[in-house]
Amino acid sequence: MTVSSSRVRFQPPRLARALTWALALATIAVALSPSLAHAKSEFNDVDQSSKFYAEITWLADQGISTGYSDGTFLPYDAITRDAMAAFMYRLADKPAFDPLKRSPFTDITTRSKFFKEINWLSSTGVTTGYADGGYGPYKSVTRDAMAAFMYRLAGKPSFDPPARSPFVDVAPTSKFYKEITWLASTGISTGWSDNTYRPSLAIARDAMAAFMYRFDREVGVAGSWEPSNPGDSKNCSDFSHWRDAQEWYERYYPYHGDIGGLDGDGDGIVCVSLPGHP
Ligand SMILES: [Ca+2]
Repeated sequence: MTVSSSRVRFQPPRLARALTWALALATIAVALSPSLAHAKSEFNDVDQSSKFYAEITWLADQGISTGYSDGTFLPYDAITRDAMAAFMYRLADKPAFDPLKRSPFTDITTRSKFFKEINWLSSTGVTTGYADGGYGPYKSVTRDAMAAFMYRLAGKPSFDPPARSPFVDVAPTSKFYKEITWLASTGISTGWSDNTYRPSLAIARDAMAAFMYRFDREVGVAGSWEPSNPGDSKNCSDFSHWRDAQEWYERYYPYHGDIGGLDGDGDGIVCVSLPGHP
């Protein structure tokens, strides 16, 4: 009782301090509110005269981009594939999942920047990486790849691509033709006035802000990414090659753990008895 009464005695000053702080923070929040102070963005290299100013401001307000530690956004730099993974994970409201204990890509480790975000993107099938096993984190995002990323992020909506291409530089046989024409049909990217889409062009960070803004408005991230729980339905002997067992485990682990019990020692590498294990 004496302890609790002494606590009560100290509460009024603490409460008063808390109220003072709340008032001070509220004042700062009002002062920084975008509706009252539109002249400058959160970034010192972006202002109202910048192309895509509203979209970049939206990106910052949503917490999708925090920019660089020196306060810049670097709007004209090409967006890299690791940063895009981070943008997309945040656009999806940071879904809960357990990252793998071992990187599924040969060119990043679990300690690489944005590993969690890249792993989320691969756990959802939005990215499969390259055929050589890499993710290419520092490579620029090209416009054709963006179409594929966004089509998958939208949950692969049903879409019949037009028989005749709306773009002079994209043929119906081109890589990602369906995804590119889908993106155009949504209005997210309609290409240039000369009827080109410029599929291999790298996307600048300011343009990516605009694409993500339109994606959020016009399409939205698919609802749930969680694969249904297959239960303890697999043993190592059910796989003929290590890679198949590892991929099965990597698909379910982030959402359901090691349900098959394939990783006895918990190091993220399953079924080392199978041919092909590293
Ligand atoms: Ca193991």
